[in-house]
Amino acid sequence: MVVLSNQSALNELFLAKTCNPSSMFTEVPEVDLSHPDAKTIMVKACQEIGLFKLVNHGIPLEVITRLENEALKFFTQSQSQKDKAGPPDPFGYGSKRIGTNGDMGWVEYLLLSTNPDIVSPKTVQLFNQNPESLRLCVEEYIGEMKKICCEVLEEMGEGLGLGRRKNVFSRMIREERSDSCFRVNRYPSCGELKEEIALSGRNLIGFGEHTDPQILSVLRSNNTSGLQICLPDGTWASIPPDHSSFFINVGDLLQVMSNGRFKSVKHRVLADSTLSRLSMIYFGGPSLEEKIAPLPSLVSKEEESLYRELTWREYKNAAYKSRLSDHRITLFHKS
Ligand code: GA4
Repeated sequence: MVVLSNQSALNELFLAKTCNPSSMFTEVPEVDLSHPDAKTIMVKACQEIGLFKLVNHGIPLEVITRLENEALKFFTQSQSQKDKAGPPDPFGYGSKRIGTNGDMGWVEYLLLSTNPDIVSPKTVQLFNQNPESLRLCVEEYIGEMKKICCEVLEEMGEGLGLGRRKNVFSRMIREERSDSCFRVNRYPSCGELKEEIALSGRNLIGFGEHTDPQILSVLRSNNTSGLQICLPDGTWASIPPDHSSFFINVGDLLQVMSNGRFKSVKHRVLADSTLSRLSMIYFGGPSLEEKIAPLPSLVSKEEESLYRELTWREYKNAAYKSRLSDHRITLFHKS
């Protein structure tokens, strides 16, 4: 349970403008991985929106439910017990504070590195103080996420016409030193604050607007709504939840490597007034030393390369010094 320290929890830090009730996004592109058109549909979706829904993904429901139940068990512990795995360094348990630069949200979370070499003290504490089943379920789930992330990236590579080089993105995730991470977010319902929120005519921010810095994100949530994306015309649209599918979104590095063809979609999460939302997100990233720049084959003759080269280490260090809503990708822009 997220504890409200005082009335200031209801201040501007948490509140966003009420979104237009008509802005339910009902045309989320759907990709069936087993369909021959999968690559074409995903490329179009990544160019136009930066997000699509993956159905028929083949990931056993038991793997998902097992982890979801373990995560819920973790979150129902007492605040002092959960705090033993925090504050995040950046990995571990966090509540309300996101990153280290003043971002706040109506959320509690676990943030974990998927690289066994990055042994964070907070992660060690988390796994030592909770039943072994949590660690096993996390490992099992992350294994599935890595596979599906690579499969999707290879389809994208084919769809982009990379031919023999279609593995150019997926090999970065398969790499032993891939710096991917995994987060489980629990957004408590904001029911207890309902009256005040209704009076303010605004919504409670669970996770503020941002783009994901990595290559590709694979999100699964329970059936509680909350996820919104910013459409190309600048309006916010709610994505109807679907607990049996995954939502895939383009990260900043993929926007750069595709020379801006694919859009790293700006998104946020609003708290629900009655239900709590649980989401699990795998962020597929390259090794820290990987050099990221537009792929020459994706820069057409008439075009220029829009971005300069940076290593993921440089970009990540800069990202961690930024606020959630900062437009980090400008660091890559050619001056
Ligand atoms: C946004 C995407 C992922 O959740 C994340 C976040 C990270 C964090 O929570 O530690 C950041 C945020 C995210 C980008 C800007 C910085 C770093 C919080 C923050 C304010 C794990 C990631 O990789 O970048």
